[in-house]
Amino acid sequence: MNVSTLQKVRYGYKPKLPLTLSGSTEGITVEFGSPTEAISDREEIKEIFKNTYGKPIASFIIKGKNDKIRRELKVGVILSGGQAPGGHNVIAGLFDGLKKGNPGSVLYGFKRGPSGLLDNKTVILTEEIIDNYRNTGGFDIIGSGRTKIETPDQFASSLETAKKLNLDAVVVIGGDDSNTNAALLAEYFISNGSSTQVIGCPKTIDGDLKNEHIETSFGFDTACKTYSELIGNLCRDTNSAKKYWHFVKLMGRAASHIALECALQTQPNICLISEEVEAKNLSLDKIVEQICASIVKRAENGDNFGIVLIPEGLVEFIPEIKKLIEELNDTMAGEDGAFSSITNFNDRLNWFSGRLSDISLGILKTLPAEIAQQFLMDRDPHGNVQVSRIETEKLLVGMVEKKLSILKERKQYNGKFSALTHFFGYEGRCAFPSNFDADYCYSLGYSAFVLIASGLTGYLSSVKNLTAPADKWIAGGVPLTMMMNLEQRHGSKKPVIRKALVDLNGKPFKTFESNRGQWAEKTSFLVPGPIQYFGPSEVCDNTTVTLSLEHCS
Ligand code: FBP
Repeated sequence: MNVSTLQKVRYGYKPKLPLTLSGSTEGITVEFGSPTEAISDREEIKEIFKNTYGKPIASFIIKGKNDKIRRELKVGVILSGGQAPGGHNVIAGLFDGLKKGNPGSVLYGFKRGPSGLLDNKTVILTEEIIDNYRNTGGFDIIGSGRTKIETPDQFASSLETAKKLNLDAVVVIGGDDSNTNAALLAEYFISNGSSTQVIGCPKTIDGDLKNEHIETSFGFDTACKTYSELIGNLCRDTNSAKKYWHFVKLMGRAASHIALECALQTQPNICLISEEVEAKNLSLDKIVEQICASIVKRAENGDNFGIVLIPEGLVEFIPEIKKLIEELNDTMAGEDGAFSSITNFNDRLNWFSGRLSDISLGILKTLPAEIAQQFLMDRDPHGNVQVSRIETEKLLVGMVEKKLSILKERKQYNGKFSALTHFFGYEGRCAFPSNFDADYCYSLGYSAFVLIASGLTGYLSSVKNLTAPADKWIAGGVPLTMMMNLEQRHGSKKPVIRKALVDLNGKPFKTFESNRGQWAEKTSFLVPGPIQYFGPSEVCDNTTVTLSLEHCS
């Protein structure tokens, strides 16, 4: 493998660990809290997770001597779903923990996501392999995938692999959907007499796998800093030439955490927040009106330039489009997949008449053809619309142009509007992890090892108190079932880990809300610059604004 100078130097970075994990492994003991409950639909979830429901929260403390931790273990690890900076360090932390516990322990990497478990495609992770990936971005050490383990055959194949490899545990590094899968797998293994444990690790740049016990998912920090660097550069570019409006769509699937964090880091003129759009029932026209209001106001001041941030999932939160997507999802999934056999776009549109409501069909037909086609693309294996492939930024620019020409005719606008569109998503998912993500991920992996060695299953590895220095972080595990509720999926109610959307009463949104009026009119851009890996702690070890606002008193 070719290695850049930065990569070579980053190999030598020693991730910081919480105090409880940094000493001898034998001294780590698990302390349990009270039994837990699911967020809602408790009886139904208890019925599904007969063996794993209601477990207590686990925290690690240094006390006595834990003989269990020296067991020789066989563990398999899966990288599941979209890439997120730090995944390699989760594996490195897990590996180092296992080897420290017992040098004879073995770590298998399942290749290309959950399908590696189904098909028993593995690689034994050696010290040499791990050393080549320490503190690097990407998931290329073993590859990732989005296969969902859902059919009885798939569960049976997973069990077969676990038996063949004689696995003590499987670690699933994934987001809400993948960890829902991890919970189901943990339950399945127990109810089929297997002692293979299942532990999850909270991954996703989207930042939506969080709750009282999981302060943030890994990758969010690095991805937001990477996008904010790029947005900051655009801010400075547009403030120099003063001739473009940049419309930037940001990844994040459903939740707008990334857009909000980038807004807090860069102070753009406009940042749309999907959760607010839904709460205020804002139509697409209303959103366009709001953008135009800022453009008109700035033009009056002679500023025909600006920055608009758009969360990737926006379309799913605009009431009329949300309804359209729901109807499309149900219709496309029904009739035994008849829809997928139609390839011509016009035939596809015709097929929908009589199947969609008149309103939804009307909207679909009025969308620009290339955007309408994007709404009809295949859903991902979890049934989600692939919002990263819908060019909302282009849709909005087109609508803004139309609206501005009407305003011009009415003599209500006299500026120049020249727009450029961008989509920042894949650019940030494999960046070199920030020091925060490098440390956090390594700690999550190490903590997963302690959970396994302590015999726990159906837990998500957790590291808390993240705004404090790393030695004060608190490591442990959270039962997966306590994050669950029932949600409608593919036409029926399924247990799933609840996605954390932007809290409109939370400090990050409130901070944004109290400043955005000024940002919309006056050029207030901030240019955060690139992630710093070496230098003073205040620039190298800082967390996201979101995390510090949410957790600092
Ligand atoms: P995860 O939820 O699996 O972490 O994926 C997040 C994400 O990056 C979303 O932000 C984005 O919508 C999606 O993945 C894109 O998926 P893909 O990589 O399959 O194109």
